Amino acid sequence: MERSTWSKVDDEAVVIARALAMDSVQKVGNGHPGTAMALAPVAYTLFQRFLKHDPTDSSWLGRDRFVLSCGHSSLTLYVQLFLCGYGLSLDDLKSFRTHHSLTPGHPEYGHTNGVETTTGPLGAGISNAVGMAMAARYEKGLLDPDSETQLFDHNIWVICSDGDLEEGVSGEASSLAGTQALGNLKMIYDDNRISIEGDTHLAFTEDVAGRYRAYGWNVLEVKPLPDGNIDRVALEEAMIIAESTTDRPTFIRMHSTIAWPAPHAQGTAESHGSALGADEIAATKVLLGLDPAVSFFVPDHVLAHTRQIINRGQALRATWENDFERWQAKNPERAALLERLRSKDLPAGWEKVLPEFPAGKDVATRAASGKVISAIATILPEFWGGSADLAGSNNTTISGSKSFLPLSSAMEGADPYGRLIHFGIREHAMGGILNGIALHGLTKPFGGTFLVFSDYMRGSVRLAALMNIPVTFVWTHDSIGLGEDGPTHQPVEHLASLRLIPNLAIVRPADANETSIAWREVITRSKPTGFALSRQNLPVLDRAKFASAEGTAKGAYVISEAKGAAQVLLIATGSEVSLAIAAQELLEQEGIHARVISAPCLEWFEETDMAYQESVIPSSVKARVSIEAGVTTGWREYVGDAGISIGLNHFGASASAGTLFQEFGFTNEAVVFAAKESIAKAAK
Ligand SMILES: Cc1ncc(C[n+]2csc(CCOP(=O)(O)OP(=O)(O)O)c2C)c(N)n1
Repeated sequence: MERSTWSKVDDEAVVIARALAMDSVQKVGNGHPGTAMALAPVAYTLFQRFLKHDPTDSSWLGRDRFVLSCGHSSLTLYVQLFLCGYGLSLDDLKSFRTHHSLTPGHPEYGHTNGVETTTGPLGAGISNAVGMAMAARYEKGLLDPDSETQLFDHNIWVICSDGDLEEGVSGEASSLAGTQALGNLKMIYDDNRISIEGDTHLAFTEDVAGRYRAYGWNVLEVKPLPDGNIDRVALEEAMIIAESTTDRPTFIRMHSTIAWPAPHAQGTAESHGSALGADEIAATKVLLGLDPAVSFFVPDHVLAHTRQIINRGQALRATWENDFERWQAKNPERAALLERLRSKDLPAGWEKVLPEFPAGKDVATRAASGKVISAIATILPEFWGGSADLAGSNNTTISGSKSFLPLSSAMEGADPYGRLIHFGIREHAMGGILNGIALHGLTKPFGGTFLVFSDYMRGSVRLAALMNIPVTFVWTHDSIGLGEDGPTHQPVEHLASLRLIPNLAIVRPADANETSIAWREVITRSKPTGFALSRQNLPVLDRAKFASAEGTAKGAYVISEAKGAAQVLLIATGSEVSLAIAAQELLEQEGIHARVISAPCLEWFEETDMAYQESVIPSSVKARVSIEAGVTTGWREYVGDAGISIGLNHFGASASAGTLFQEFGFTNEAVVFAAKESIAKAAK
């Protein structure tokens, strides 16, 4: 962005931004005024003088991204979106934090134009930004690998707070950002030494700048002015250095005073999360040279000035479009790929690459998934991912792929545009980075770890679900079936607890072919999804004998019909489906007709119509048994009052999978027993 001389009107605009932050919180009576007041010059400088953006098109491909990691300071962003002309009005600021407003308490992706990611859980935004910076490089590799243009080079700017940097996820992500030498990532740290309980030194005394230096970032310091205000000129100088630093990420440690220049509130923890009160606001307005009696004051000439960013943005945009057209003409194949990626289309017949697995051989669903991942990768260049140091166990390696690592990396197989991501043992950051990659817009990322460690990344998983973005979590070692590693590694409550997250599909395939179909669904549905895959081999079911694995697409299906009118329904997921099928045979020998239902994804099943659901789980059949090697929570809904749930409502143990399934009651006999008991209960 071309930068004109800073003018008096720019000063006025910053004053107005500080006042709007105070007024918006005061009007609703709650919120976080202090940081938004203090950061007004920072955000203003960024939006008016650094960010490459066009407020009339928030989806412009060439734009820089901005992440407000300290989402509680949402007014820092909303006020700039208003001043720039992203569609937010003064009335929207007046309805801050109220129902249905465009200005919710924390910025929400998909809700407010110009918001690039949902932030609020501290630290998460930083991991998203790292993902965006990685995605920018990967996408460039797809579209302009020889750097013939600068069309796909843009920056990811972040503002973060103390809390962001206290949270472990930011450290995980920033460490990886250093290893990845993400030169397009620029972070401004608002070091105001205040959080909710007071001075951050109550809990946070390390040399943060030193830490970032150790991560391999370019670290700059911006000292405050003597009156406590941010030294905006020094900040701008640092930002210019940040812009020209392209070989590693930049960290600007900027000293500020929360709620500056409020006479009593500045520097206090109270100003972090409480309205300042009418008197303090009036006194602050006097100091700012504003009329204390007027709220939400925005002089026309100030707004006219700040909205000029639209012209500057559109001029930038026009140049970009010109270059883009030239690039399209010169690179028709890449242009066609970009067109497809932008429209979220899939190549016609892409699913033909999906493997079909012959019956007769036992295959772990994680192994099947690995084959499917590599197959999908042959046709979808936008499909990439990796693991948190468990690639071999998670089967997440795309065959023949290179490692996504910077040019400077000395690692074997390193490629700045590689499609295999080594996240390191950083599950939480992996989740946040995957989210950032998806948010960046063109690609479909996946990341793997053991299901039990989904807990470490739950915050990111929840945000993926909340934002409704196409991220796939490949969780393997999905039950006691992992065996000897024991209870620390055996997920028990995880399936149930992940199913509790709204808008997240959890898929636990019964065999290799269900895994293949499930991946097809995941790719076409393009929604947040988690796989739960077996470590142990499972029989590949003979689909000539059993129903087609196509049923997977409906979430649950009759995999093995009863030989007569069903007297009992056996509903199982994953490795327990084969157990149900074995029990069905034993029951049949005793003259009891049982229907086996494979239920790989309850969320997809819930999306089908009532008639289909009734056809799979008829309400007339009350005798039902659910079988899943995890807590039974949630299954009552499917088995009903006469039903019995076979599960594991305690931790596992270190022993072979066979021993554990036997010891913990996952046996043919136990299923048969439960089926009879449920039939008896239903008859009462
Ligand atoms: C993961 C997470 N934990 C706790 C909170 C609640 N919270 C919101 S703001 C805040 C204090 C943040 O202090 P700081 O980051 O220094 O922000 P500032 O006071 O500078 O605005 C806390 C604990 C949160 N938003 N996210």
